[in-house]
Order: sequence, then structure tokens, then C-alpha cells
Amino acid sequence: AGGQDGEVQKAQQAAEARKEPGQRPPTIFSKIINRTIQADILYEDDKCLAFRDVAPQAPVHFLVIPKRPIPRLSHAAAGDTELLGHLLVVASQTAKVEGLEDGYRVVINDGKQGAQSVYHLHLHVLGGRQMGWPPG
Ligand code: IU
Repeated sequence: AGGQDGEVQKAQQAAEARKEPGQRPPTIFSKIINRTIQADILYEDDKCLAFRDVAPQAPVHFLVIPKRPIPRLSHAAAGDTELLGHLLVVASQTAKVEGLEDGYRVVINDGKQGAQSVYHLHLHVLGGRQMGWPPG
């Protein structure tokens, strides 16, 4: 810490403090991780969790979330590279277990225009029906 790194850290803390409370973890997903609220969990390891979406938009619709709460994709940093890659591999493996051999859609909504509603980064995996393009 100190010097240039200290300045960077201060700027990051200031940016964090400016955010709306609703845009910072903990969110309801933290409660799913710590089992305060129930979810239909499909996969878990020390870094992430996959569970069925409560309002499924396809016959199969699950979310993959990191246990460390990054609020949104646009807040991801270089140090998150391995974790983000891991989430994609878990999405792929869980899709296979769910029988999505004909393909599926992976979506990350970011921020207001991305229609993000829960500010704990998550991958949506949707499958079991034909998807359209472009998305809405
Ligand atoms: P979004 O990308 O932030 O819009 O997606 C949030 C998703 O989380 C959405 O599909 C909800 O149905 C889902 N969800 C959930 O599975 N369980 C919950 O308790 C809540 C939201 I709140």
C-alpha cells in the first residue's frame, strides 16, 4: 500500500461509496450461498454455486454465481480472470448434466441498460427450447 497503489485504492473506495446501496452486495444471492434462504442447488464448490432461477424463462434456467460477490461484470478486474473462467466451465458442465446437448444460451446482464436486477454477478444458462436472436 501507499504511493501510487494507495491512490488507486482510495479512488476505488470513493467510487464504491458513491454507488447506490442497492448496487452493492450483500444481495439475496449471499443468503442463498450461506443457506439463509432455500434454493434448488445444482452444483457447488469452494468458488461458486449453480442453482435454478426462481422465475425460469426456459425449460432449463439456472444461474452460476461466484461465492465472492462481484456486483456486476463491469466491476470485474484482471484478478478475477480465473474465477470468471471457472464460472463458464461450471456453466458448461452443469448444462451437460441438465441434458442440454442441443445447445443453450449463456447471458450476463450488466447494469441498468443490461436489465440487471440482482447486483451479485451471475451467469444465466437457458435451454430446452429454441432461442431467438437478437435478444430483447
Ligand atoms: P438479472 O440478470 O439480475 O436480471 O437476473 C436476476 C435473476 O435472479 C432473475 O432471473 C431472477 O428470477 C433470479 N432470482 C432468483 O433466482 N432467486 C431470487 O431469489 C431472486 C431472483 I430476488
